Amino acid sequence: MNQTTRLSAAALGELPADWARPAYDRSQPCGVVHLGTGAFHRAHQACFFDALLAAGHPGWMIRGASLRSPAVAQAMNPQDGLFTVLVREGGDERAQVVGSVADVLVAPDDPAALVRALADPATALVTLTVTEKGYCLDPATGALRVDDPAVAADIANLAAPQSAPGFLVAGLAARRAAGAAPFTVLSCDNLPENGQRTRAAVIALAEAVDPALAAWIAAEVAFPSSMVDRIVPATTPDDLDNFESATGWRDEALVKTEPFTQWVVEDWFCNRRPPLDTVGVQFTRDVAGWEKAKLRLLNGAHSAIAYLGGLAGHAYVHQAMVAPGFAALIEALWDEAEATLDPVDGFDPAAYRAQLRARFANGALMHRTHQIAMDGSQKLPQRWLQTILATRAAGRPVPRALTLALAGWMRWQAGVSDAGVPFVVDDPLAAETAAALAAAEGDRAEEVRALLAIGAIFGSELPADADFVAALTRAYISIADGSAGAAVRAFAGGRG
Ligand code: CS2
Repeated sequence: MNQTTRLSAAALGELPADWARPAYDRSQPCGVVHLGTGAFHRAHQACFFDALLAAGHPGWMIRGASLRSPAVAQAMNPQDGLFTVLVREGGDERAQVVGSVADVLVAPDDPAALVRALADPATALVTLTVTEKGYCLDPATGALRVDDPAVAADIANLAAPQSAPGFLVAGLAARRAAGAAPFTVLSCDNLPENGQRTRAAVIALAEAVDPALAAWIAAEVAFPSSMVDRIVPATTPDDLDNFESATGWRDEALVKTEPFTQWVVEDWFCNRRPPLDTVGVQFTRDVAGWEKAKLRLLNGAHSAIAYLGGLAGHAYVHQAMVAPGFAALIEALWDEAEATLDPVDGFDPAAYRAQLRARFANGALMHRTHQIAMDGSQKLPQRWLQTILATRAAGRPVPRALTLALAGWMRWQAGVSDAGVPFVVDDPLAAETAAALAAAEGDRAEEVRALLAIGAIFGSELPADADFVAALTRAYISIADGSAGAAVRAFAGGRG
């Protein structure tokens, strides 16, 4: 076997000549602390900052942090924070080694070290990709769940925080105590008005600890919203091994992604603003329209493909997209979602949809339906439910594609595919949905009713819409007593 080399700063000069790599000084200060240094962050934000540093804007290295597992730190720190981004489309592949992440802290091992990094006056910006559930919010209302064990622990002892809002409050408290300017808090997760939600969560937690601190945060700290977009399938052990055998390089933090990338950021900063507009980021006063369009069109379609496609046995997004009926279903879902969007400067829905069709067809990504299906309870409100509510509020009929998708999510909670293959329902509310199904004792209409009664997901308005509940129940029965594959085919056949 040929000798392989682990990626590291010392080895940068030996990389293949056609791989992009950092040529800037990587020992310059970190202006950013990032919470949640997962694959999405590495393929998205870290690439924008890499371009910024390469363009000669100093002081914007990123100090990463993991709030849970040490795995990412163990992969990245021995590589001096370096990692490869493989950009794939069709048969094309391009490799880029990204240098913008200095190192990764493991918060549970040493929470005080992360608080010190947050308190460091060089830190002007704190960014987050902690996934929807990492904000500890009630999905339906967006309010901080003070009963969440990590939040409750943070309120009791802010000296060793556990939750993302807890770390932000502890970091801001340290800045205030030192008389230092606060940092900007920039959420990069797929939540609607993610800046406002983060702000509300941080202020609510601060209020429970120290009302004067909460007032200072409310007055001084900027929480811009942002829309982030790049499809980043989870890296598999096979990806690492294939990369190693093809290139001779071992990279434990490798990420694979598509050529497309987009970041729209609300122009609201309370400390130094990185000049990201020079490297393709859009700064705008109004990001809400962009967020809504992306969540309802891209993510809404993704989740429909995940549940209905996953139940029908399609392992990957690009496979589901060519299965009978799926393309028609997704077009119908997009019609329903598009009708609820606000006009946004520079946003053309037809062009956006055409681009999504091509992105979803990218077979080189191998994007697993089960990956997207994770944490549905945290995703449904912004991806589907708000669209359904807006449609009904406008006096239009029950949106059929979204209703079928929701029926697919309900069936998913049983943890068994059309073909009878069992799977694990990976969701923080999996115990609640399982209990709802069990209590219904096999009565399909009762199963729908019991799931809709989970207020943290559905609130109170949708379950009270009788026409919607009737349509949902019919769709659910067609899947549960038939199959998701047949229900999608029937939907497409009955259309137009
Ligand atoms: C996906 C997103 O897993 C999911 O829920 O819908 O991660 C999606 O790939 C990104 O938002 C694309 O920007």
